[in-house]
Amino acid sequence: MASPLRGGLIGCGFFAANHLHAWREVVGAGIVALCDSNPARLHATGDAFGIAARHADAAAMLAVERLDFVDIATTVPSHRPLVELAARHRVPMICQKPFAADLVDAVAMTDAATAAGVPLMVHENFRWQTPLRAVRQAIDAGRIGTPFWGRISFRSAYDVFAGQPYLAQGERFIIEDLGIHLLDLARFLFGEAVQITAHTRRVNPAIRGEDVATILLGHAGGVTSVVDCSYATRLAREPFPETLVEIDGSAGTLRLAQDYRLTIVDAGGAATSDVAPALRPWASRPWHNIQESVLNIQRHWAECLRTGGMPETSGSDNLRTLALVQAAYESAVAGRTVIPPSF
Ligand code: NAD
Ligand code: 89V
Repeated sequence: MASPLRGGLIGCGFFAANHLHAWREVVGAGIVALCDSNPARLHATGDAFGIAARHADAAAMLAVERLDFVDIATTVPSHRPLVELAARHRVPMICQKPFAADLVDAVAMTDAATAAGVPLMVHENFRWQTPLRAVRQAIDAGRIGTPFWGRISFRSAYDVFAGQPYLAQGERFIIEDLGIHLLDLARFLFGEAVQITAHTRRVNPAIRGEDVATILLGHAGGVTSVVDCSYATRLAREPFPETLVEIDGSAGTLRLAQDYRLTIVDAGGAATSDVAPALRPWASRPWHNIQESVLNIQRHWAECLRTGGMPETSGSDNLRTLALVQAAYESAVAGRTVIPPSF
């Protein structure tokens, strides 16, 4: 049995506890050292998870710890310097989404990892959610024939700013933070997008960026899809953080509805199944769907490191998701359809 992979986690903020709980469940990998520039967060997290090796500075951590990978769970401004630092140490790295503030940084980061010869995975976890894997499996199994139209929707009034106050402060908000997951899902389910038209608006006067976006995508394989997201939508029953999906295909339709109900209609009739995520012992509703996907993507990373496989959401793959984010903002500002840069 190979010895467990030794990871160093950088960033002990709001979301990091999910990474740490999940790492405890990953067989053959674990976190042995922590880093945060905020000493209170560093020590609170170290105490909570019983991790003694603690560093205020990532360069110091990489200089003294023997690590098989780093897991970067900081916000965007630090992603490029931290990825380049890990690359200089030739340490494989996971980087949280959004991978980078722009494509120039993102390309530099993937180039740094490639030049160092180390794998880089973006922690793009929505496609690892159990209900969304079930959707993809149904498509792959041919249950609805060839998809020709789709909708990926996330509409909510959940107070996301309570846990992540920085989201209220940026010039950009919902496409960069949440739409990015949905655009990645559009690629995952329908293939690469070759044109994009976006409309955005801000409804909540207390934030700086847009909190509503409606995006029309044309995919290379012929699917037309709509990605729509809102944090200004008050519903009878709050669906956060469920992503709802509608797909029409040549032989049937598929609907992933609230409460994780997947209905497939084909020539034989309609069948509904429960595709709810598991509630991990450390997780809590309503976040358990996202929390389970963190475990799933981290297991995938450990498997890739062991086998030399390419992570599904490698840095180079994620350039194509970021290109859609950039193109969506460009379209919203210019008021026209944009062709995203291809990678
Ligand atoms: P946060 O601000 O709560 O935590 C970030 C932590 O990183 C802070 O404690 C900060 O002190 C530390 N930090 C920043 N720069 C550092 C540096 N150079 N060296 C060491 N420590 C540093 O942020 P968060 O809400 O936990 O989000 C972190 C990232 O996770 C963001 O990119 C966010 O978009 C992403 N996120 C992803 C999901 C998901 O489902 N994939 C969910 C929530 C957040
Ligand atoms: O992914 C994120 O950073 C989160 C959430 C899933 C709530 O959108 O903000």
